[in-house]
Amino acid sequence: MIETVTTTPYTDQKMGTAGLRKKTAIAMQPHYIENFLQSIFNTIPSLETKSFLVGGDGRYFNNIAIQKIIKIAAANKVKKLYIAQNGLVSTPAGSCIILKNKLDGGLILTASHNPGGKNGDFGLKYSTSTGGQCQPHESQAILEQTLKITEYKISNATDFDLSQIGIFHCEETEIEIIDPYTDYIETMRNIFDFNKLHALLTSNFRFVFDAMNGVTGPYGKKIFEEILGAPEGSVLNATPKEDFGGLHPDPNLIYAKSLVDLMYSDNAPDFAAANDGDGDRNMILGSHFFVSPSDSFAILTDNYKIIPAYKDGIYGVAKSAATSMAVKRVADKLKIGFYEVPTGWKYFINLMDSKRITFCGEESFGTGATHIREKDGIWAILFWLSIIATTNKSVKQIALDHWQKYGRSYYLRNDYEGIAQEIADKLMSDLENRLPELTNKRFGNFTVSSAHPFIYNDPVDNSSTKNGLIVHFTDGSRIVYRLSGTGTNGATLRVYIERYVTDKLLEESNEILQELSKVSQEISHVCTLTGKQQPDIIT
Ligand code: G16
Repeated sequence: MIETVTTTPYTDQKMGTAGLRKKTAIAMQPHYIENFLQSIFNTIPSLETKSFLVGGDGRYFNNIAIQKIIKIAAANKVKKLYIAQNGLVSTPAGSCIILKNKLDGGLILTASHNPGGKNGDFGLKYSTSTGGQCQPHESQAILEQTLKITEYKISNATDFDLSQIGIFHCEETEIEIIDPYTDYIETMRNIFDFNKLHALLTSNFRFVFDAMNGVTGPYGKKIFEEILGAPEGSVLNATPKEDFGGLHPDPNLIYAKSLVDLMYSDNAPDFAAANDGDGDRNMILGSHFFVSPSDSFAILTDNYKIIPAYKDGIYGVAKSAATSMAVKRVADKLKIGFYEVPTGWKYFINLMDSKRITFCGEESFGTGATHIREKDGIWAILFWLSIIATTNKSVKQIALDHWQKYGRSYYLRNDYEGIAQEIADKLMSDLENRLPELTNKRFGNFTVSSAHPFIYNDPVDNSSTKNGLIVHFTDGSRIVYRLSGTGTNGATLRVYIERYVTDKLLEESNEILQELSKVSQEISHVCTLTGKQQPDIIT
C-alpha cells in the first residue's frame, strides 16, 4: 500500500561541500528525511527505469533512514535498489559499485569525518551515474524541490531484514541485498601488485591501520589481514559503530591521537594509516613522521610508474585551490596536465570523465584516481605501501627524497570554528572588498603580489564557481581563506597557509609558518571579528 503524506518544506536542506549534513536530532525531525528523499526523486525522470545503491558508514539513524529510502523509492516506483548488506558500504566502494554495475546513482548515508551518535551528525551524499556526487546544478534543483514540497509518497510495508544477501520486493521495486566488498577488492587487485604487497606485509615490516570504528574496518580486515597477510590485529578499531565508539572519526593529528602517539613512541611501527567514518579520507604516518595530505598527493603522483595500473602513463592531476602547490611542481616536471578546482570532490568528475586527469588530491586528507569518482582512503594506503615495497625506503626517507628533489611546501590549516554565520559572512565579504588594496603591501617579511577570489571555470561544462579568497606573496607563499561546507555548528573559517622553501627541509611547520599565520590574522581581521585569539584547530 502506498500512502501520500502531506508535508511542509524545511528551509535548511541545502547541500554543502559533500551532500546534506545535519545534527542527528535535526535529521530525525518528523518528515525531514522523507522530504529530502522525495525532493531528490522529484528531480529524476523515469524512475521506473532507474537503479540506485543504498548504504552508508553505519552511523546512528542510518538503519532507520535506509528503511525510509526503501519505502519512499518503492512508492515512487524506482526500478531497483541495491542495498549494501547490513547497510554498510564505504563511500569509495559505493562509487565503485555504481560504476561497475552501471547504476543510475546512490544514496550514501554518511556525515563522513563528523562525529556520530544521537548528539553527533547525520548526512546523506547523493551520487549520480557518474559514480560521484551530484553537480551544483543538480543540488540546486533538489534544493528548489525541498522549498516547495507539499507531499511525499511512502509504502507502508513493514521493515526489511538487511542482514542476508538476496532479492525481495517492496511494492514493484526489486530490492537486492549485496555484498559491498567484492567489487571494490577486485578493483584494488586490478590496480596494485598484490603479490608485492603480500610480501611486504608478511615480512618484518610493521603496519597498522586505524579504521576509527568507521566503515572501513571490515574492508581493512579483508584486504590487509586476510588477503595481504598482515598479522591479525593490524587493523585497529575495526568494527563499525553507530557512534564510532565515541571517536571523532577524522584521520588527522588531533582526532587520531592514539595512533599518532603510537607512531611517535619508542615502539613505533614502520607505517600507520587511518581512514575517516566513510573511508574516503586517509592519513599517512611513518615512524616519528607525519605526511601532510598535500605532500602525500605530490609523492604518489611522482611515483605513479610503480603502480601496474598507471605504469603506461597518467593524463594529469588536479587539486583543490586550498591544497598546497607541491603537486604542481611534480606535474610540471612530468609534463602532465595540472588543474585547480574549488574544494569538493565533485569538481574533479568532469576532468576525470574527459580524460584530462588521472589523480586528484585535497588538503582535507583526500587522494584518489579515476578508478572511481570519490576519494579513496584504502587506495592511498595501498599506493604508499607499494612505494615502500618497491623502494625499500621508510616513509620519512621517501618524503625527504621528494623534498630534496622538489623543495618543500610547508603547510598548515587554521580552523576557526563555531563562528556565527553572519560574522563569518561579513568577514569574507569585507576581506573580498579589501583584496584590491593588498597588492604590494608589506606584512613583516612578506609582500603581497596579488590577491583575488578563486574562480573556477570548468573546461567541460563551462560552469563557473567562486570558492574562497587567495592572497599570493612575492616569495611564492600563499594564504587561502574559505568557509567550510561540511560543519553543522555555525560557520568554520578555514585559513590555509603555505610557504615554499628549498633549503630548510626538516623544520617544524608551526615554526616555519608562525609569522605567516600572524599575517593571515592581520589580513582577515579574524581576531577582532570573532574574539578568538587563535585558531581552534590547527592541522
Ligand atoms: C568533503 C569533500 C571534500 C572536501 C571536504 C572539506 O569531504 O568531499 O572534497 O575537501 O569535504 O570540505 P570543507 O572544507 O568545506 O569542510 P568529506 O570527507 O567530508 O566527504
